[in-house]
Amino acid sequence: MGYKVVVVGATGNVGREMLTILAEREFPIDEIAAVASSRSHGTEIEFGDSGKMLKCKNIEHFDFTGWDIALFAAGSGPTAEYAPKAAAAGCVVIDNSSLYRMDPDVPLIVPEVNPDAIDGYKKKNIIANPNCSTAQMVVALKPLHDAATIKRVVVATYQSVSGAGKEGMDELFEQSRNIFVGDSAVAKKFTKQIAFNVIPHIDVFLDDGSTKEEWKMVAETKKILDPKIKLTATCVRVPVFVGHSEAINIEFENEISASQAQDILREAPGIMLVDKREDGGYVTPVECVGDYATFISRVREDSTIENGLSLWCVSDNLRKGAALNAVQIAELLGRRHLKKG
Ligand code: 11C
Repeated sequence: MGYKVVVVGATGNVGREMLTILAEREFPIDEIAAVASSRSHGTEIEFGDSGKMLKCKNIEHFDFTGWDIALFAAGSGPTAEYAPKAAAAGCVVIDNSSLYRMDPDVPLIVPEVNPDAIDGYKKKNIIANPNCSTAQMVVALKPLHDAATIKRVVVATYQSVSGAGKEGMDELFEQSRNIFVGDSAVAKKFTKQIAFNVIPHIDVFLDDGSTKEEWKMVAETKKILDPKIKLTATCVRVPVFVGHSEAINIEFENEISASQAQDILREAPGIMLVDKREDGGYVTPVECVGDYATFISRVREDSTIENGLSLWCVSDNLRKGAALNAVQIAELLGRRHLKKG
């Protein structure tokens, strides 16, 4: 016997990827429903490449009673309205929005990092999925933290436009085309031209001059990995369609060499070390698209601090940063608690 699974927000970038990954990983499913806003009611979506077409149901009329798991990729507004209804109906919500991440009664899970925290899900019947830039970073930090105890992290991100949804991808495409044919590049989704440019601004500004995206990296890392870790982030949007990259500098409590770190990362779950120290011996975002791994390259000692390392981290933000992590949480929930399939 398998699970009855709902994907909410099924027509968006992440919702579509959730359906693809559920099919790809052969998640034990008895019944699958694609649910979206009334605008998408009736839209047909393929379940993976199975040929099975799912007709989108309207969230306003969907009854979650009898469904086991709902993967939400609907944004904070609809999630605030419908996730509590799903949870109250006995359907466990795995939510990709930022709404519940810092709720002390909601576990925030990256299965390679803090699987045991999932046991607290019953308080609200909701489990939160982290921000994409946090997810790949904590996968990289966890094995190094276990080995040498991280004191402080300085990270700069290079985030693809798909993090801003389909509208972000369309804007990069249209601006690039318009510039090639001599037209003007109009910025709608982003605050400045994104084609052939970079923008040091993701999400809203906070009072201290940082952005909410930067704050999320700090707060979520503390909740998932260790509240004692100090972290400062600069989050930057770059003209890449899919794949977030991060330059990470780490200061440790204890000594750790670059070659020890490489050995640890080579064996760590969810990580693919590609670190040849030669032309092309590292991974770039276009190479990570469609993959499950968090890729680590350019591991090297930072001689300007005691016990310091720098590294480069790349992952598919729609997969490990969102849909894959959500499906991995569903798998963990199934193994530990629901025990069907
Ligand atoms: C971006 N990281 O690249 C964001 C997208 O809190 O889940 C995901 C926002 C979130 O724009």
